[in-house]
Amino acid sequence: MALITDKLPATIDEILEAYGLKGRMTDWAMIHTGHINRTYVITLDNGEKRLLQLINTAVFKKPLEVMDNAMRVTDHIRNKIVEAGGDPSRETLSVYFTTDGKNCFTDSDGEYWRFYNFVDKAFSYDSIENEEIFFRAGAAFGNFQSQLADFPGETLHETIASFHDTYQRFLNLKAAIEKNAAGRKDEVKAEIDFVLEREADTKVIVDLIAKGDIPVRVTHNDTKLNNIMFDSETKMPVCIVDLDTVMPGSALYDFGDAIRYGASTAAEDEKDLSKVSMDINLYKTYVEGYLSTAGKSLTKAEIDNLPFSAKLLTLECGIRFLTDYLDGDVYFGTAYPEHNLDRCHTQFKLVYDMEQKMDEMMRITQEVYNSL
Ligand code: GN1
Ligand code: MG
Repeated sequence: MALITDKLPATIDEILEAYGLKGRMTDWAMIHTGHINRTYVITLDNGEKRLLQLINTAVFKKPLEVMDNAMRVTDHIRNKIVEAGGDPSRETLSVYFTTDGKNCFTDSDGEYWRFYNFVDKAFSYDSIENEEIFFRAGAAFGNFQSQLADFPGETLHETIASFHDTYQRFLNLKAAIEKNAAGRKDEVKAEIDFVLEREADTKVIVDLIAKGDIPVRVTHNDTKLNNIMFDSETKMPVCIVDLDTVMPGSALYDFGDAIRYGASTAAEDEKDLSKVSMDINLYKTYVEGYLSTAGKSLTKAEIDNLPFSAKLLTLECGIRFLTDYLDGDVYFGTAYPEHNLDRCHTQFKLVYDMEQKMDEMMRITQEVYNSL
């Protein structure tokens, strides 16, 4: 049974009724991996499980647009899976409809709920168990990118404006410092200086895109390791999840964010910074995995900027945690008052470590690319 501290939504009966599932729920549990949406696994009387999710409308201001993207992206991927002879019931998320044909349900509190299929006999990793797993993760995100290579990106809604515009994130931080909403500004002088010293970095990729030197592609934009479901038996990637930020973007965002999270030797909120560094072997493994599926389609400018993107996306994430700390923890879910600050510290430690290792990261990336 579910944990005592976890709670079903007050409107669960309305939700189940809207989906024609009234009286059919026999068990439920909460999943706590994401920082944004609230997620439940609902078990039905025939043993079937489904994923129920509350869309966080403070983050996703237009939930209907999020659902419209989700529908079209999953339809597209489903066709690719069928063409490749795969099993679409496990290899992609699919949206369930309400009995009146809607792709989500608005309850009497005005909250938006959706049901996805639950990928059974699968699990996600919060950290890397061995290098082979990270190779597979890289290949899976590279494959996801190829599945979407012919998707008409201009038809997708921008679910979060300027999501990976790092310079905009930098400006947001400056605004948060100015506002000092939670009165925490004076505590974080060193962290603020760390970012100010790197202002020029924040413009590099946005400028390359603006000049047309780097192509805009349809990208996932949230390539944390735990957004891949692996098969419980074979430990092979089955399905990419968390599609709310699939939007036009850069392959560099997906590569960089995957390294940020997966190549770290410690958890995103580790307090002991001596444990936090970027594992160069994991970096190499991910490059090998990612380029094994995406390498041929990337341009030279993209390849050249892969190592820098790892540092940039890590800096960006640290900036976002710091901004949220200054704002009073209004965006990311937090478990204790300094949670965002602890997360910011791990990100900045990783940035610093990557700066020391940048030459080696460049050498490795070129070597792997040349051997394709
Ligand atoms: C959020 O919810 P989750 O954990 O998949 C965030 C990502 C951050 C990540 C940091 C919509 O993702 O951008 O990189 O936390 N998602 C959104 O752990 O802001
Ligand atoms: Mg996410």
